[in-house]
Amino acid sequence: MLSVKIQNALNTQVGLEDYASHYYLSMASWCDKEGYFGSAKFLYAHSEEEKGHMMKMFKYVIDAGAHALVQPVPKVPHTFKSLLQLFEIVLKHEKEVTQSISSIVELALKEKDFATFNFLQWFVAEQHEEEKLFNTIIGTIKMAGTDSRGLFFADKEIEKLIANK
Ligand code: OFO
Repeated sequence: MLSVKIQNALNTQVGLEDYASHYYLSMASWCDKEGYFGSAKFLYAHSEEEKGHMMKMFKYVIDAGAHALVQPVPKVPHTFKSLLQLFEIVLKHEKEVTQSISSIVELALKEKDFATFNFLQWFVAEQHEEEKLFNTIIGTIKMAGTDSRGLFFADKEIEKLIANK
C-alpha cells in the first residue's frame, strides 16, 4: 500500500513524464520543419520513450492498489532558436526530472517504502543514461559548428543514436 505522500509524488511524476513526451514531440515537429530530419526521428522516438516512462509509473501506482491520476499537461513551446538551444533545453529538462526522481527516492527511504525505492532504481539508472546521452549530443552539435554542412553532419550523427536507445 502506498502512503498518500508517495502516491501524490508518483502521480506528479506521471505528469512530468507526460509533459516531457509532449515537449519532445513539439521539438520533433520543429526539427522536421527546419529540415533536421535525423533529429526529428530521434525526438519522435524519445517522445514515445517518455510516454513509456509515464505508463510504467502509472501502472506501478495501479498495481500497488492506489489511484493513478492523469495530469493536466501545460502548454509546450513550439519554436526554438537553434538545434543547439533545443538540445540544451532537453538536457536542462532531464536534469529537473533527475532532481524530481531523486526527491521521490528520498521520500521512499524516509517512509521505509522499499518496494517504491526498488521500483525507482530503474528511473535513477535511466536518468543517468539520458543525461549522458544529451551531453554527448550537445558536444556533437558544438563540435560541428553553425554552418549548414556542420549541422547536416550533426543531424546525421544524432539520428544514429536512435539505434543505441
Ligand atoms: Fe527523460 O526520462 Fe523519463 O524519466
